[in-house]
Amino acid sequence: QDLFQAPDYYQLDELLSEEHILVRDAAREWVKREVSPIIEDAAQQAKFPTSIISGLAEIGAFGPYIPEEYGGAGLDQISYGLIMQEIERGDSGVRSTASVQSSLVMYPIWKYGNEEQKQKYLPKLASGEYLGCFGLTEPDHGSNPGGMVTNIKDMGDHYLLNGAKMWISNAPFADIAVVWAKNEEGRIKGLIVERGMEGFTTPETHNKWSLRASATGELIFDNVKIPKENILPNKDGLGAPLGCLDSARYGIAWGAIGAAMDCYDTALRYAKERIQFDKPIAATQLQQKKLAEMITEITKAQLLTWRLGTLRNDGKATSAQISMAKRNNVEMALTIAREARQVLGAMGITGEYSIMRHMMNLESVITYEGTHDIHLLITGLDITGLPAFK
Ligand code: TGC
Ligand code: FAD
Repeated sequence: QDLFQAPDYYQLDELLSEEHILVRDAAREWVKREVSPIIEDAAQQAKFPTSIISGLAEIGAFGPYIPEEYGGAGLDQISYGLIMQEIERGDSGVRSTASVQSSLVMYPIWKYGNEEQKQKYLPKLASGEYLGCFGLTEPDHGSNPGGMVTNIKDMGDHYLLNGAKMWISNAPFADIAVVWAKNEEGRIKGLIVERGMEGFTTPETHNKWSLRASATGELIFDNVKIPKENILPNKDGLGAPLGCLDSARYGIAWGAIGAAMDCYDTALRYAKERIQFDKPIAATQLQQKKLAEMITEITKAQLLTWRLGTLRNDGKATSAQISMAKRNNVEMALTIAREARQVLGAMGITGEYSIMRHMMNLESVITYEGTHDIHLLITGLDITGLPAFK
C-alpha cells in the first residue's frame, strides 16, 4: 500500500492556484493507483511498463503545456512542473518517458515544425498513440553535442542520414525519433525519423543498474532516406536542441523534488516506527539531524522551482537559471536518497521500499540532460562571462 504523504513545510500550497492543485492531486492519485503497485517489479525485471502509457496521457503528462488545439493539456509551467514532481515521486524512469515525449519530441515539433508536421504528429503523441525519442548524444559526443558526426546529405528529393546516437531513452520502442544531424555545411538540423524506415535500427542497452523501468537504446542510421518534409524547418544550429533541453531540465528540477519527497516521507515514517534500544530511532539526535536536513533541503528546492516556474510563465527564465535548479535539485534528491537509505538500515537495500530504486535512478538523472559538472560550468560562464568548457 502506498502511504505517501507529501511534505509542505512552508505552506507552499498557498502559492498554487485551484487548477494547479487539481492537476497535482490527479497526478498524485494516479501514481498511487497505477504506478506504485507495479513499478518495483518493472524495475527489478528491467521492463518499461507499457500499461501506464494511456494513464500518462490522461493526466496530461504528454505535452502539459502544448496548446489544446494540438492535443496537449494547455497548462502553465507550474502545472507542468507539478505533474513531473508527482510522476518522479513514483519513479524517475516514468518521468523520463514523460519528459522525453513532452519536451524533447513534442516541444521541437511544436516550436520548430511546420503546420503539417504539428497536425500529423502532436495529437498522436499527446494521446500516447505514438511514443517518441530524442537523439542528440553520440558515442563520442556527450557533454559536447556540438561535435556530433551524424550527418545528412542532400540527394535532391530526399536526404541520406548516416551516423549513430547512444543512450537514447525510449529508443527501443519509439515510433518516431527527433534526431539532430549536421548538413553538408556543418549546420545542425532537426529531423523526424520514423520506425520502419530502411536502414534505421534501435538496439536496446542492457544491464543498467539505474533507470531500469525506462528503456534505453541506440539509434543507428545506415543510409536512411529521409523525405524532405521530415526536416524541422523553423530553427537550426545547436541552440535548437538546447532549447528543448531547457524545457526538459526545468521538468527534471521539479521531478527530483518528487523523488526526494518520497525518500523523506518513507524515512520519517520508518524512523518513527522502528524501535532500537527501547525507543524509536526517530527519537535519536543523529536520525533527527538527517530528517531535519532533508525537509530543509526539500523546502529550499520547492521555493527555487516555484519561482523558476513563475519566471517561465512570464517568459523570463534564463537557461542558466534552469541549469542551477536542475543541478541543485538533483544533487539534493540524491543526497536525501543516500541518507534515507541509511535511516532504514538493512531494510533500505530491499525492494520493499522505494529508496534504493530512487537512489539508483538519480545516478542517471544527475548525468543526463547535462551532467552535474556541465551545469556548474554553465553557472560559472553566466556569472563570469568566461567559458571554461573548452
Ligand atoms: P555554445 O557555443 O555555448 O552554444 C551554441 C548555441 O546554442 C545557444 N545555447 C542555447 N540555446 C537555447 N538554450 C540553451 N540552454 C542554450 N545554451 C546555448 C547559444 O546561444 C549558441 O547559439 P548561436 O546562435 O550563437 O549558435 O555551445 P557549446 O558547444 O560551447 O556547448 C555548451 C554546453 C556545454 C553548455 C552544451 O552543449 C550542453 O548543454 N551540453 C550538455 C549536453 C546535454 O545536456 N545533453 C543532453 C542530451 S538529451 C538527454 O540527456 C535526455 S535524457 C531524457 C530523459 O530520459 O529524461
Ligand atoms: P561525458 O561527456 O563523456 O562526460 C564524462 C565526465 O566528464 C562527466 O563527469 C562530465 O561532467 C565530465 N566533463 C565533460 N566535459 C567536461 C568539461 N568541459 N569540464 C569538466 N568536466 C567535463 N541523450 C540523448 O540525446 N537522448 C536521451 O534520451 C538520453 N537519455 C539518457 C538516458 C540515460 C539513462 C542516460 C544515462 C543518458 C541519457 N542520455 C541521453 C545521454 C546523456 O545526456 C549523456 O550521458 C550526458 O550528456 C553526458 O555525456 P557522456 O555520458 O558522454 O559523458
